[in-house]
Amino acid sequence: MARVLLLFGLFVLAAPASAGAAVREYWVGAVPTTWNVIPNGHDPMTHTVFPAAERIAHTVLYRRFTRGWRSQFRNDREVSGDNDGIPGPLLRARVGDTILVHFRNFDPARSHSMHFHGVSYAEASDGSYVPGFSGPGGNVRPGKTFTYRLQAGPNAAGVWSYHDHSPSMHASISGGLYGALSILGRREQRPDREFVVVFSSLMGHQTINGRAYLGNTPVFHAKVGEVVQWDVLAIGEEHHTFHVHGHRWVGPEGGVDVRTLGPAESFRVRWREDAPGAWLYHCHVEGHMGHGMIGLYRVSR
Ligand SMILES: [Cu+2]
Repeated sequence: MARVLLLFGLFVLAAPASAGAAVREYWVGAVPTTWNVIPNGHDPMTHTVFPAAERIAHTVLYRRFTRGWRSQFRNDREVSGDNDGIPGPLLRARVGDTILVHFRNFDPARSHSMHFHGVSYAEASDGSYVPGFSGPGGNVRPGKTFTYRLQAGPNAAGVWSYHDHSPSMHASISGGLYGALSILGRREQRPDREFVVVFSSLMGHQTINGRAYLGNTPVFHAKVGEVVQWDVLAIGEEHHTFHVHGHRWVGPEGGVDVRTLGPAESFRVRWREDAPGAWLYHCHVEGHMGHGMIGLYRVSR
């Protein structure tokens, strides 16, 4: 057995590092947009009604475009449910891949950029503005385009955030200019369902994917027997605690049903679904839950 493993190891070492790896290209724009944090205008738990001025933001969001900027398309609703602007497009790859992200700034008012967690890149593709040091990738001016060249290295499997890191980063992130990178292992099976959950805040509400309160936040769907994958991220100023009713999973120290995330932290968890019902998922910081950070997860037989 040891010899077989050794031979296998030699084979892997001898194989070119890029064997089977792909080059994945995405076109992503920063686009001025109107965003409604509470589309139905109310919180059904407390019967609070929110006027338009407390829930509609004029902001800038990442949008995915077809090759060569021909047109915008909506994100895959099967992946994230209510996911059409916050977070930005889910960018997918596998370990070993090269990822080219062509970024264009459609905001006439301010510079923007894209900075990626979890992957490797040369300094020019860092996407961060460093006065006196950084190049155009950290400060993409209105109307300009920049291509970030990223490598999904051996430890890149998982879910990672990306966000604006230009001179406008604080205001831009507060307005929803962030998204997720989803990276599978070289030969890892895709799950049957992939749910992206980003905890953040917008206009004073505590949001999941830019929405607040039940009836507005994403409703995720699965069937008993399916492998579901939750890609959970926190962006912004606060810590959040991810909790799904009726479910638990195994972490390094045993069973888990709440997981804490600080700003820019992320984690991925999978299970095979075995619990039919209409379940809550939410941040368990009570004040966050009360200000909108709560959603519904529906599992059918
Ligand atoms: Cu929270």
